[in-house]
Amino acid sequence: MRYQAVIFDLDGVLVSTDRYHFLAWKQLADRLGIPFDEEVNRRLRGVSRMESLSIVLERSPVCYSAEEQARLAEEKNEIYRGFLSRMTPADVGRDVLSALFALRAAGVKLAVGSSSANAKFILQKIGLGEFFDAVVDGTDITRSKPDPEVFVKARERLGMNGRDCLVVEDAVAGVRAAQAGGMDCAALGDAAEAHIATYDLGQFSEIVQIVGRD
Ligand code: B16
Ligand code: MG
Repeated sequence: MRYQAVIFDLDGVLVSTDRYHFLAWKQLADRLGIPFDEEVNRRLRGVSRMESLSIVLERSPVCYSAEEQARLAEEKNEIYRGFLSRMTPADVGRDVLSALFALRAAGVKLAVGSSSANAKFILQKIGLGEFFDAVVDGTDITRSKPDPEVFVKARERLGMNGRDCLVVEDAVAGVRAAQAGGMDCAALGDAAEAHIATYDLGQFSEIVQIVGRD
């Protein structure tokens, strides 16, 4: 097998919560009268909540204090958690589930490496709370993607070398993080369109073949 372990990003890879991030930031931006669109949203992929807020506020004519910014981030998170609370196991795609089970059956170690402080809540809601061999999330790290911290911690928890791990990402910042951590990366969505990863995936299921190669 080419890889012994796979580290999955969460938002935009295992689940489509990236849509909920967009809707929650949009609701906050609309309330504050700040223009917000898909182009700005693309820059938020993979980066932390507070860094995302700074990007959203770039277009604001008002300067917010650190205290006000913390409140705004909390307001967005409450809107976002409202969407998350309605998630169920049906929110995981069949292609994702069958790839996860195929990898598990082949003895591949599986981890999640997410910038989100809500990652464990999401995994519980979708019925994968106990599934992974390691989960490293926004509560475990001090530097968000493109810093490699989240993936290096996940690799360490699995007890693996970088060359034996494949990271799966949908964000350019996440691909950069995997590369900075000395790991190969398979890219989906936006990240695949940027053509910077080891593999650009058309479909999630391609991961199984890539991992199983000699
Ligand atoms: P939270 P990932 C990231 O998750 C999201 O892509 C990014 O848009 C978000 O700002 C970040 O988590 C923090 O999320 O507000 O829930 O702590 O893609 O690294 O799984
Ligand atoms: Mg992501």
